[in-house]
Amino acid sequence: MTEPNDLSAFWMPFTDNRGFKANPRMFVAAEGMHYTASAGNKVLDATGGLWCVNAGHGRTRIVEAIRQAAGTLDFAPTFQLAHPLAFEAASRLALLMPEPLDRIFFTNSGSESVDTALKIALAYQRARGQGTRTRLIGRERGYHGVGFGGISVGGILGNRRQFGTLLTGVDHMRHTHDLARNAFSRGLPQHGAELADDLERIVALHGADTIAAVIVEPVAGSTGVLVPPQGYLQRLRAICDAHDILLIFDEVITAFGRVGTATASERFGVTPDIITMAKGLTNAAVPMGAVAVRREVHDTVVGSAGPGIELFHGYTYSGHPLAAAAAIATMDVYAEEGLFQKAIELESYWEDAVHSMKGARHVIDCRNVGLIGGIELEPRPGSPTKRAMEVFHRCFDTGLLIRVTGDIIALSPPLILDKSHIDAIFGKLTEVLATID
Ligand code: PXG
Ligand code: PLP
Repeated sequence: MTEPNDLSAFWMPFTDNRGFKANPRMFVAAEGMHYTASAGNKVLDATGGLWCVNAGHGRTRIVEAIRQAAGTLDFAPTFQLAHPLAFEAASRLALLMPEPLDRIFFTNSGSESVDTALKIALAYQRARGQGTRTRLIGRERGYHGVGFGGISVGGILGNRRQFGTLLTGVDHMRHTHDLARNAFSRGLPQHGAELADDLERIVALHGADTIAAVIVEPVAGSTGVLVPPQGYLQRLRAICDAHDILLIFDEVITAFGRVGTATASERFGVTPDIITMAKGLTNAAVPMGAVAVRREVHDTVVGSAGPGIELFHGYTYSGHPLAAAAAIATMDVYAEEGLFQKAIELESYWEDAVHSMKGARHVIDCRNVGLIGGIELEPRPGSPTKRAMEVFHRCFDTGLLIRVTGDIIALSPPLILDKSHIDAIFGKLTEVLATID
């Protein structure tokens, strides 16, 4: 029998359901840099929710925009019809993208953005008479959401092995993590640009004329903060160009100021053909994702189609009025408060704070870029991930929200934070680490 306050009906995502339900931890409110837990205590948010609340919690401007949209036009289809907010949101977003990625497809999540980008890549190759290009190349340790496309190009074992054979025609480049050479790098690690050449191995194996696209996270987030080696992304771009392969940057985490610019593409000076986004697009207040596409890719798909629908793809909620309103208001907040610039200004203080963890108990690496921090712990012998999970729980109990993945602590605070919040985050973390075996 299910009761209203029973915890059993909600099958929680990416959760140890049995562990959680035996010892639930819940939030009931949020404002600015803090959550309020159900016991009434405040919890400092060092993860921006799940890498998504870039402008901080409970932003009045965003809340009001959503409220107004809901009261004016609750829903309108965008299949063969539309409403003005969707166009305005797309135009505004295009302005933030590197040129010439100014055609925008809306989705509801990062996972949907990834599937959309992969499908656009395949449709583009076919539209330009390169229909043999059907392979999709990802990278070990990549996270691209949980759709079948995303887990196929993704490179995280746990997210793949329960689900059969996945998409065919997918291959993976090597990941870039290299503690032996790069431990405790500040910003972009020095070694590893040559790992991009692994794409040449894949080209040599399959033939460039079978490869549609390569997808990577410019900074790998979910797997535990892997910052790209200096020159790596440039080299990947050059190899894609040499073989006429589309390059997709999955910027679900890195877009909207996380690395101090609108996109990681801008920060690193490498322009892909397609960018996937979600999370910070609406400050997570309403689910929304987007795919920014190079104009020529869009024009080829649209221009080569016969009369009628050009791309047989879309979601009921693509460009939903509440999400579009939230996106516009969120971009207003980013611009008016100069939050991307603020992230840049805080970056060196943040970097010093992240690296102050060097020498703390169990710490085997610290890494950073923008307002992202990764702190890797030595796994407890025989029981990997346990140590980090204990740190996570202990932090929560002392009023600090962090994220752990494997034995890595990942930090991505709202961009509105100030130095006192940074001091508080690393002060608490140091204290907690000292108490964990
Ligand atoms: N691509 C990337 C690069 C992501 O980081 C997705 C796609 C999927 O987005 P959706 O909206 O479908 O979840 C993501 C999401 C974590 C964590 O703890 C990371 C994500 C989601 C949840 C938790 O690192 N990234
Ligand atoms: N399943 C069924 C039976 C549907 O009718 C639809 C949409 O009409 C979908 C799935 C897809 O839903 P969405 O467009 O929200 O992704």
